[in-house]
Amino acid sequence: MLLPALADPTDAEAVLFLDPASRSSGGSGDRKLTYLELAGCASAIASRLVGGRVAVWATPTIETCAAVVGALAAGVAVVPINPKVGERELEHILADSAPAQVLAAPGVALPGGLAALPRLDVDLSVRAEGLPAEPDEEAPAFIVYTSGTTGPPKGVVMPRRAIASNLDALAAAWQWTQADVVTHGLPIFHVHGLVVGVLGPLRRGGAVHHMGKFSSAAAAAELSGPATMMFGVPTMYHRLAADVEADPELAKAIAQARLLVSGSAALPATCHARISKATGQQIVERYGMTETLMNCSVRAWGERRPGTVGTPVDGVSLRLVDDAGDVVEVSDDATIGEIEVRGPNLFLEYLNRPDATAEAMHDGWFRTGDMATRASDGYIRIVGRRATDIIKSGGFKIGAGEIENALLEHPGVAEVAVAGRPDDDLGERIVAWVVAADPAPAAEELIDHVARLLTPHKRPRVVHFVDSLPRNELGKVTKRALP
Ligand code: MLC
Ligand code: AMP
Repeated sequence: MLLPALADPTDAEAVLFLDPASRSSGGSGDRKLTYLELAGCASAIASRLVGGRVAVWATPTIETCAAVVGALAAGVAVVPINPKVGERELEHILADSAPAQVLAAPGVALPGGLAALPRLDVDLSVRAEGLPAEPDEEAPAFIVYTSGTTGPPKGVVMPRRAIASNLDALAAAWQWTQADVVTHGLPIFHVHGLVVGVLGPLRRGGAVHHMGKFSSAAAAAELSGPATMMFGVPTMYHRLAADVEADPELAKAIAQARLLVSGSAALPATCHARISKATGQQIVERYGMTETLMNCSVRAWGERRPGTVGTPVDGVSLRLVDDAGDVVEVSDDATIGEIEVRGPNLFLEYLNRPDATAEAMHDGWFRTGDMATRASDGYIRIVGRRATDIIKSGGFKIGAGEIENALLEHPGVAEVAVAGRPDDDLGERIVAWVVAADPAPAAEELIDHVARLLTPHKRPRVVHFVDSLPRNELGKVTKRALP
């Protein structure tokens, strides 16, 4: 059973969404559901789903949680949609996943093709009793879109078995129980916020307190209050570091956490050290991927060595493979290989992309594209990525190719190259080098163009106009030579 606490629900708190605007007045705008209420909402939603797949307009709200739990109860695969999704990206996701219905909070306007789908309002006052029989554990639970180096994002088809097994492995790694209250401000259209951050607490029978939007103040209020654990991407911890250094009260509040966990991108050692110095908290780092969920983590009781992501979690097998395709046998924290993983945590396939699915597998192992070393005690250190055309910005994965394609749709762009460049706050920032057509566009116009077509987090932060792009003899842009 994926969410056992819903089978015999109690009036224990399940989900709380904080209202930042009413924090000073005691949180009068906060919204919450007990397990009993969540089961009632989920049952009502499940009874109205027709099967196939359902798109969920995944705003950071309690309606999104009820919608997802309802669809999971019905055994209908959820396609979470980023509420800031641009027109081109939305067209692709809808054409590829072909949802039969869309679930959204009442009164919310939906864009483009979503507005044309049969719509079910997630009205929390509508409740029913009794959940459908538990679906098969190999049944798809989610189709989450993730970027590759080229082309539009691929739909990762994730079975219930991967979610259940991985959440139990994380519970063991983090000594995570029903008594824990998890707080975070992550988006809930990716696996970090949605699977680990919402379904994680629900599978344990504990509570999640979502900040609505991440802020150091909300984190402090929660961690000095009901919350025991916080999840975040390195960008959030980078911002928290500056805030706890400036405000001892904030530092004292964060010090009360049982566990701070970082993932989705590399946590810089400096960030680790700054938070540790100001709060005494040593962040636990874990390493995951949409296709595999969480592969490795430092244990709650383990050594928190900056720059490392600990050892594989229960059930996950991990190996390093060198350029020749041979398994790296040494554990010297120096020999680099590509991480390949195997286990119940793996996805089923890329939707409609048997070619991409086959390419991602190597003798039954999934090729992550991440390069790492292994120490004698098994600790994994991620040192880079095989593809330079994958950018991780703020913890979001973005393909250089999709941004280049979007920019080439603008009449002011003749040629373009996109790459990630180191950024203290975002980890990497997206930079575009543009050979302009006549008339030349303004940089801001190109940035807005990408935000509108794809999504705001894929927009270039910097646009350099150049006379020409560096190319090799075959005419291919040599990105390493970009100024
Ligand atoms: C700015 N905005 C624009 C815009 N410029 N909107 C339209 N057009 C433009 N040109 C808006 C943005 O939408 C946003 O709105 C606001 O302005 C600020 O934008 P930003 O500067 O891009 O956001 P920022 O605050 O810097 O975001 C930082 C962040 C975010 C850390 C909050 O990057 C984030 O949420 N990251 C989490 C990513 C994540 O969950 N990854 C997990 C993937 S799973 P608004 O309203 O939004 O403020 C995975 C596996 C694993 O990786 O291991 O976990
Ligand atoms: P996504 O496709 O959005 O699921 O992103 C997965 C990728 O994020 C991985 O392949 C890694 O490159 C990166 N990632 C996730 N966690 C970490 C981490 N702790 N350290 C370094 N990279 C990470």
